[in-house]
Amino acid sequence: MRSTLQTIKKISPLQAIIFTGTISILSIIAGTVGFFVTQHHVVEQVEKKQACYLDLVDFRGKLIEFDLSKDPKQSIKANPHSEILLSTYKKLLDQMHDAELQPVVSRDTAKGNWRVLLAGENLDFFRLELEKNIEQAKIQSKAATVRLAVVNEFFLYFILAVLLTLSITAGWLLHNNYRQTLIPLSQLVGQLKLLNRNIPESIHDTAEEMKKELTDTEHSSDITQITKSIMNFCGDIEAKNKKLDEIYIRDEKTNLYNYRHFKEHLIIEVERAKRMSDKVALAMIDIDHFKQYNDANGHIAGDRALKILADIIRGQCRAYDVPSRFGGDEFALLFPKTGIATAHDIVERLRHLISTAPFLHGEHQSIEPLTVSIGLAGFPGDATDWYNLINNADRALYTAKSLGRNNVANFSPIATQNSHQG
Ligand code: GH3
Ligand code: MG
Repeated sequence: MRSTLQTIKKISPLQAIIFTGTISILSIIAGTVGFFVTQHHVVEQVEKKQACYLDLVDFRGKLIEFDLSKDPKQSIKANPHSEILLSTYKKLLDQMHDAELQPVVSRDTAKGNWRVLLAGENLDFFRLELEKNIEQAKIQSKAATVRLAVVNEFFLYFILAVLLTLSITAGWLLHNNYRQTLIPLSQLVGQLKLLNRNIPESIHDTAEEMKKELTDTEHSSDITQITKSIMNFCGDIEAKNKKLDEIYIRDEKTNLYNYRHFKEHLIIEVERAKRMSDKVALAMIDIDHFKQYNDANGHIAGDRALKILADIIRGQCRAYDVPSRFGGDEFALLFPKTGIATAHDIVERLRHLISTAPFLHGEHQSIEPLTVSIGLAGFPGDATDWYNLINNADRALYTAKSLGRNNVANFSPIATQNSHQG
């Protein structure tokens, strides 16, 4: 029972209408054919019975005529009319059988003693027999006529019943279609309009909410399909958006953050530090003599070195630091909520790690081992805004270079601090 209901629910309104329409048309065709066959048979019976009745009445007239013309001196046998009369009666009995009437017959009639029938007092019995048969033909003929009317009436009711069933089914389907398709569809359209007007943080979560909302209301299988498609579509968009977000903020070669993302965060962090009276440190890292490295090993090896260097930088960062590729062979490392001393320790460790990295002394070894120079500046100590902070970290980098490279230099407006000589 439940599985039948589930199957019915799975049928789309269009399928249901086609199914009901086909059943109704087939019923009407079958009913009409049945009606015409039955009607033809009943009409035939009515005609036969009426013909029988009329013929019997006609025969009664002939019998009266015969009675009047009877010559008492002449024997029945000699009367020429008696032969005709008897043979007509025989035919009438056959006709009654053919019209499905059960003729009342006397013993002599049954035995075929025809000549005795019209003789003497037998004639009265014969008249009685005839009257009974006329009466029977009359009653049966009337009954057949009534049957014909019943058949006609029945057919009319049948057609009305089919049309009523069809109307009720169509009404029910329309109502269901409205409740299970149109209402959820308009809800879905409303949600999609909202989604379109205000793209949410997570399209997937919004789609999940839509699905939950729809689950609470009864809906057709079409709506389930549409919802599933929208869910899949939203899932795809979400995945692609995530990918796009990553592409938008990542540097392709090193997979570090790109300049766009770095600048965005630098501005945010400097503003936050201003508001909260906090600190921010920025390190600018530049590869020493990278041009020579490229010339000696080729640009592909240079790219590989950039990638390895980026991995080492990322490895030294904390979760909230922002390691970025500034451009070319230059990297920027943003340390939110960090003072210059802590940042110095981190980049010093980084500088040392890079200078001793195994790859750089491996088969693609450059003319000199690959090292980096690092300039460091802090907010609010060394700069008044984000732009100033980059400039001053860059100036510190210049100092580190001028001190012979493979160095970390803190920004100083007067003198450059040399923290390490490599
Ligand atoms: P130094 O910084 O120590 O003064 O010397 P340098 O040779 O590194 O000089 P500079 O920073 O001016 O040169 C940057 C070089 O970095 C030039 C270019 O060949 C190389 N470079 C920049 N971007 C890429 C890159 O994406 N891939 C590769 N392989 N090399 C790059
Ligand atoms: Mg360089």
